[in-house]
Amino acid sequence: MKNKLFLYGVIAMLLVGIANAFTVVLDNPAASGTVIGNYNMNCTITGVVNDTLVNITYYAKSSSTANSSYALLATLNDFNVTDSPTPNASFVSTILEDANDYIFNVTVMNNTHNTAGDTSTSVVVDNTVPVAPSSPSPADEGTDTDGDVDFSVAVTGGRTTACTLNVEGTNYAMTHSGSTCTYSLTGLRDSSYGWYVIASDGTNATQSALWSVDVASGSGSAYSALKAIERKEKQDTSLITVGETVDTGKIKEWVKKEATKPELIKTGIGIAVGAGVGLIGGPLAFVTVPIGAVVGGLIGVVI
Ligand SMILES: [Ca+2]
Repeated sequence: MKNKLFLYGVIAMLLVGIANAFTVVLDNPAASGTVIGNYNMNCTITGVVNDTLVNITYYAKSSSTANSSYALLATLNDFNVTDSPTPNASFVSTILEDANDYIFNVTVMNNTHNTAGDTSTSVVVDNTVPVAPSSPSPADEGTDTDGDVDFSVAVTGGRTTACTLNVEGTNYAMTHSGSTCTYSLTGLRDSSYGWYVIASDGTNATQSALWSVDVASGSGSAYSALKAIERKEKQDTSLITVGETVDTGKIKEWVKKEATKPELIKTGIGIAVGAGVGLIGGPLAFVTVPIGAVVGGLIGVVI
């Protein structure tokens, strides 16, 4: 008898379980959908038999925003699925930071506290555009004395999910934390480098002003002038790029040859500076040639 009672009990529990088994599909937003403005979310609930009253809660989270945990968007309490099978719930998208990797979740609980849920991934929230990065460090036209440059800018954290540093045409993915983006380059040769930062929110990108930093560590202080002379030999007018090396053998030959000419002796500094500035043209050129460095570099090479 005891066994029979136990069996009935198990069957009864299973029946309750079956009766309470229901599923939910999140319809809006769908995966990779875009959420803008006053947005209407909804889902489809099926299999609710005895429990027509359910609670429906919508959430969203993005791992690339400042708040990466689920934010509550809307709740429908004691919703009658039988009377109104499509539960709509609206929210204003500006409560979320822009990003393109949102996970939207709907969780449904019936009146016996069984739950079911569904998620949509890669949802885009697009309210605004990022504010242009500002407060450059090193300061614009600043000088670095060891060849290791820590780049840093201020961004509006609530409107930025990523930053890209561009130094003389080469891009680097910066570290974004709160309202700051940072990146460090080491071992830069002496030269002047143009740089800017692009702030992104996953849907829009905003570029900063153009800044420059002079690297003058002293170890290769004639780098700009020597590079320009080398370019002249090659008839090469492209920009100096980060990490490029100088063919010092050719430079020595050129200086020895040219240094015998009277016009160079008269206006050696002028020619070298002219070569340095003249060959490095274009909108991104920030190369400047310190006169002292040119003289030191030429003397050093000749000797
Ligand atoms: Ca946006």
